[in-house]
Amino acid sequence: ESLGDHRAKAEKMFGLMDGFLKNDPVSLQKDIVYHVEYTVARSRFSFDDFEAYQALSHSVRDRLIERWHDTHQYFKKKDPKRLYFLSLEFLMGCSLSNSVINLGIRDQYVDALGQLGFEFEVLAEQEGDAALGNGGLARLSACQMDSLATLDFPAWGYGLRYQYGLFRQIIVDGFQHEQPDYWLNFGNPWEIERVQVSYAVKFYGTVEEEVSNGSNYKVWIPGETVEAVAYDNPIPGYGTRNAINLRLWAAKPSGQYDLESYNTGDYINAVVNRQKAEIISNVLYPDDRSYQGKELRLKQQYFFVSASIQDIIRRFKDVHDNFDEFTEKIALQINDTHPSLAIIEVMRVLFDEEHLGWDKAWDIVCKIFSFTTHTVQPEGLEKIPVDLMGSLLPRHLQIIYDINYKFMEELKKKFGQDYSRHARMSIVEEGAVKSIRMANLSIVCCHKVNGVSRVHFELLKTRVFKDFYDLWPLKFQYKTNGVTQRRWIVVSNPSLCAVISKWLGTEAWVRNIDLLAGLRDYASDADLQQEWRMVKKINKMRLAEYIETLSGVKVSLDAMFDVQIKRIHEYKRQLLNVLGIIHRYDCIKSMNESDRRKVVPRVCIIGGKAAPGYEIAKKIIKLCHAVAEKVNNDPGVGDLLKLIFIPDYNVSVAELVIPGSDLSQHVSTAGHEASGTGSMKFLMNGCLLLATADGSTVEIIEEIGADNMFLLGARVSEVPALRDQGASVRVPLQFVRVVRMVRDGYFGFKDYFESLCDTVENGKDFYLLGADFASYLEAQAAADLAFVNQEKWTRMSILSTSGSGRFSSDRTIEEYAEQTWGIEPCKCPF
Ligand code: F58
Repeated sequence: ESLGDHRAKAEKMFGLMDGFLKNDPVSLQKDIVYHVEYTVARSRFSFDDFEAYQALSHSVRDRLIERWHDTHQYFKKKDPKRLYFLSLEFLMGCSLSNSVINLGIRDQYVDALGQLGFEFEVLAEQEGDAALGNGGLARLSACQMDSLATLDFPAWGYGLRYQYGLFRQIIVDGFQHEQPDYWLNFGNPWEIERVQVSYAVKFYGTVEEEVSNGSNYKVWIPGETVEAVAYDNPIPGYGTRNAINLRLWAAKPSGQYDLESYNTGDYINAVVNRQKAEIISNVLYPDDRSYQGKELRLKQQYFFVSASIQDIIRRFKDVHDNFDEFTEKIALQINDTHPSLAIIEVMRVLFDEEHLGWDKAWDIVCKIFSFTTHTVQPEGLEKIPVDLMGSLLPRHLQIIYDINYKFMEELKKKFGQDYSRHARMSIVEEGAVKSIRMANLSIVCCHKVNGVSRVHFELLKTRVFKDFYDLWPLKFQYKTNGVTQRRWIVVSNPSLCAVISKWLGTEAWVRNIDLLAGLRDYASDADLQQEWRMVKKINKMRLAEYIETLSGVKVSLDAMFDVQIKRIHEYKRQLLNVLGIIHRYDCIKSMNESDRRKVVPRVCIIGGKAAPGYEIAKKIIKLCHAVAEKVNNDPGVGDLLKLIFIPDYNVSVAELVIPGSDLSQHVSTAGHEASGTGSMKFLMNGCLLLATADGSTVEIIEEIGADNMFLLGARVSEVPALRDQGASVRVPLQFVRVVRMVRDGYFGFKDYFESLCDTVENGKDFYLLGADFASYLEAQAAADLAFVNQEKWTRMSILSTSGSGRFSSDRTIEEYAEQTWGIEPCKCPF
């Protein structure tokens, strides 16, 4: 059947080209009411906001499903090279607003609901975040899915459907406590359960030899089987009919019954044991720093990898009867090393099960896999103890050893007897705990290794993976991260969106971000400036209301809203920010009346979660609260300074806070932030940056110019020398003074804060807070000065937005498509 026939048939069946759901307000209303009555099963004469939200989401979901079906039909017909994006984490946030915007039917829904007596925004607030990830890496995956769909790439995302997402942070007496995020409690309208799409995933057991057709083969006899069930999440593109799929796997007891235990008569125990299978996809690991080599974590990785690879090979085999075209049809991207077992799994399937022979299988593997690393810290590199790997995945361990053996042979040929080099590069690390280095494995097997910013790339080449770069310089590339302007401007900042479209005379920038540069011409235009400030004011009002509801603190809209929101880490230096606030407080306290009148009022906002086991990060959160308590209640300070800690930072909170910020801080010690993506969201929203020259900030400087932001601190190249100076590094007196205030118990909790103070004094200041403090204060003073001149400030703000084009994930994805994956758009024509 040709495409034309298919379309003719569809038109005849439904009398429509657009599919059969109509989007006029009356049809939408009927639809919503239908879902109230039959899906939510509430009376159409009586339902509350949450039930209305559920019905509304189901009505949107129907429209998503239509496009998603059409897209996949079309992909199937065209059989283009597909990209499979494997990630253990996706931070999707909320779906409703984003979906109606990408589907282009928001206004229609607003009308339809208005006539029913509901407000779209109020219903949208009923939704909870899907938080299946920790931080930057996970949100990046979500932004990239949006771009893949929008740019019509034939892509699939694969991940894990955790029952519990990232913990909820609650604050009790200023201390962080973690609560489970049982996000599926009230159902999830954005997923489609596919009970019929399921695969058996095996663990443990032994490896045996088998002879077949005169050759010896290894056969893995597994000891445990768990079922992986697919849950599909449609991802709509903007301005296109394409909607791609994010397939998340949930663990269920295997359909293959363990007859043995049933026959022993212990029926109850046998059933209870079966339920243990579900543990695998129960909970997301909340540590965003290091790996602990836990069995459950490895199980999660292999579970998701095995199901995804089975699914991918099944789809390929549906239309191909040999593997000749495998490398022309499939690109597999692994998001950091967490899914890197996929490489070994493909090798195992092709070699052990498909009997392609080692060389052929290896050739295929090396052509299809590419990987991106998101870290610069050595402790961020994943290592798996050999014993653990050998017990859970015995055959995989053998294959890893075989790959490593051949790799070591290659090294010997190339570098002779340079044993220390061999030891550094080996996939297997000898040591107290013999381990598999997942990054080395990934570099050896992938055709491309990508960094996430230029600075990161330089560090990979010269430090982290230097030996590998010397061996294979062409394997290494970088793609500077980007974020999607659909979520980070259109969804989260509708007022700014309207102003931009008005001044550019088009909405085309939503798909083509380069057009934002057109705003540069009007950066000094008084009318645009006035509208720009009005937008900021509206957003600051929303944020101020939120702050008041949370904390009871009333903040002044005339103050500069100075924001730092991200995971709490020593290297991200929230402590530098808090010490700066203490300094500001200290100064205000000692001022006379005439000096006080010159102070630019500030609302300092900090938000972020600490990994549950990260003691120092938790102390930083407590310090924020202790300082806030003192400052916010000091009548002598009033509106000149407020400190607000926003609890439970997540994607939705970011959508509210970013548009309402004047200034945002990205002050990691240079050389530690691989890229950073929060800064890009602030930039798009016209917030000025106060930042170190780290990660992608270096590229932001190139786009908007150093004089449109507030730069501070040592550069990447200066950091090693400063560290070498240890205790003799120059530290300003103000720094000594503010740390002393904390130590002496000025904010209470004297003993508790002692170990926190120890991390920045006595030659132990690894992240160089003391060394950068003077420069930090200067940058803050420059920000104050600029804020007084509102014309100047607004101009800088407009130039920030207009210079943010390079930081769209659309650009990043185009680069990956061309330079790494070799895929082309495949646009659904109807
Ligand atoms: C982040 N990494 C980088 N890892 O820190 C950040 O600079 C970068 O912008 C971002 O990736 C996107 O490239 C990150 O978020 C994690 O959260 C891992 C989760 C699993 C455990 C180890 C950390």
